[in-house]
Amino acid sequence: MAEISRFLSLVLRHKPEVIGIALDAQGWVDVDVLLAALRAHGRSVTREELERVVATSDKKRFALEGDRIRAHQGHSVDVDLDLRPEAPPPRLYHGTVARFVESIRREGLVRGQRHHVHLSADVATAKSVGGRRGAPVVLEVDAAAMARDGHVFYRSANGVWLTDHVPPAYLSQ
Ligand code: HQG
Repeated sequence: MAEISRFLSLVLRHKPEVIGIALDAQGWVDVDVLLAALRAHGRSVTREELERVVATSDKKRFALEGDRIRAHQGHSVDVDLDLRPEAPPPRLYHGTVARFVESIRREGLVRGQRHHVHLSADVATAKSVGGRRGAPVVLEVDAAAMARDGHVFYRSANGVWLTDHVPPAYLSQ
């Protein structure tokens, strides 16, 4: 299941072309089209398996609505998720690793390949995000001050907080 989930993340966020599909402007693809393309590329998945992956995804990464599916967030391809600005909680957290900290202190948090900087509502989630790359370092973001200063925040359907850039002044370790 984890393997299917990882491959779905790849095609629904980053490289739909590896199985010859295209996402629509909002990131959706027809489930039958997806399943046929997976089958054609030697990665057969049944509708039931797909439903199980979506239901059990630890981070609720995917939305399966009727005949279509998309990733909730995390894209590098150009999609419009129609996110609504939302007032953030006063503190948010970002999990990273020590080797990035100096550069983050200089430039703040930048979005890199993705559409937004990803922030977590709690320390435990931030720790696990940072832990993907090594011993996690958790940075605290003064989201209250950012919002006051006009920075816009969005919350994806799976609870990830998103913003364009976190300048260094709002970060502490
Ligand atoms: C770092 C996963 C140097 C940043 C997670 C991170 C999340 C900088 C890396 C979601 C920097 C980007 C996103 C700067 C940021 N200098 N390094 N100025 N600013 N960085 O993967 O936040 O499992 O694009 O700290 O759970 O790690 O895919 O972002 O280490 O929700 O569903 O640059 O991806 O979800 O890496 O993770 P990423 P992220 P999934």
